[in-house]
Amino acid sequence: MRSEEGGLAGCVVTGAAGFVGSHLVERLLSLGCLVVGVDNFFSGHRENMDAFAEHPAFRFYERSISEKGLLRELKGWHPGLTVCFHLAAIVSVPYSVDHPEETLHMNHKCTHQLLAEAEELGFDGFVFAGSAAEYGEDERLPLFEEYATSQTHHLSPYGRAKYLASRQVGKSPIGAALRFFNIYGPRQDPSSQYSGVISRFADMALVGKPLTIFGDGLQSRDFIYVADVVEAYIRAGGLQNSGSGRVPARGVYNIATGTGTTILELARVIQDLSCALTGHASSLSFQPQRQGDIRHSVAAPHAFQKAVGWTPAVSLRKGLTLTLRWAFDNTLGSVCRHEEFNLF
Ligand code: UD2
Repeated sequence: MRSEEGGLAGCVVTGAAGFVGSHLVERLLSLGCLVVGVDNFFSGHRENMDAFAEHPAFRFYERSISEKGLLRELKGWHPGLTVCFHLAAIVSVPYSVDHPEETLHMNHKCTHQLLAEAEELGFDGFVFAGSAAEYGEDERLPLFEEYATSQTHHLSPYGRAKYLASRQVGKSPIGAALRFFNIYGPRQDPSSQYSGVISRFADMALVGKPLTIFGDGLQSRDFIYVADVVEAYIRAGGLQNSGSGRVPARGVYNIATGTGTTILELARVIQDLSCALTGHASSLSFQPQRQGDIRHSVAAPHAFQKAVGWTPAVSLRKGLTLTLRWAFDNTLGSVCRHEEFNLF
């Protein structure tokens, strides 16, 4: 992909070592972009960058988004930078409850600071990672973008900070805020009890442990595969067309499939797929409902589809198959060693 000056289109990715960030970097490099990755490893992992750390079009800086002037410095070193994908954030909802000030600072104030710098520096795209948490517990389903307002009762400082940042980005002449629903796929970290349900179920199913269902399992989520998320980023950055046809998106958009799946349905599919891979069936274990758990979360995904022609391409079954295969090939060995499982 060539910019108007004839050089490679340049993109900054904050949170480059995270689950989604690392997939986005890979895709941008495959399009021929120059990619400058930033991460302070607060929640990202160095090994997520193994696949491209040595790529000639990739530069990495171990820096924090809280550093004033960061984007100016990067632009000074890499004048071809024109798009900023801002993914770095405090991503844990429980952490945000324990650290509200820090969360507001990192997820809202630092986004504001980066956006202001991007505008001053003449960037033509600033794409922000928003969240379904911006809707709080809204019972009107599916959730349309305009449902999140300053009156919304956010259930966590994480949700509030993401809402404030998205609102600001959505009003910027260069901004697009993408509200992601439940993202899953290879490289998602299953190690905490607050990790995404799919990464946890995959991890447990492959070692034959029971899948823990919090509550009755009839709560539902709108699951979106990471490759579809990456494609949404590419469209939002206007990078799907080469050369001068680039038109980055503007505004606030849901990124989701529009289909809800209950946790029980999800568990059953994962049981099946994992059994096909390992030959062992795993059981279900029902645990008390999580405090503050939202009952249903399903998005109206059409605004972004209309704006940029994006539609999710990976079905849940296909995405789960890819995720389990990856977990089987990449993480199972270490899980087995740590937990002294010997199934095979
Ligand atoms: C997601 C986001 C969170 C925030 C929130 C906004 C992830 C990982 N988290 O939280 O960052 O944006 O949405 O609403 O995307 N569950 C089980 N068993 C498990 C783990 C989870 O039953 O082992 C249930 C859990 O109680 C919940 C559902 O699965 O009902 C989804 O849980 P989650 O942690 O994957 O995501 P969610 O929607 O709570």
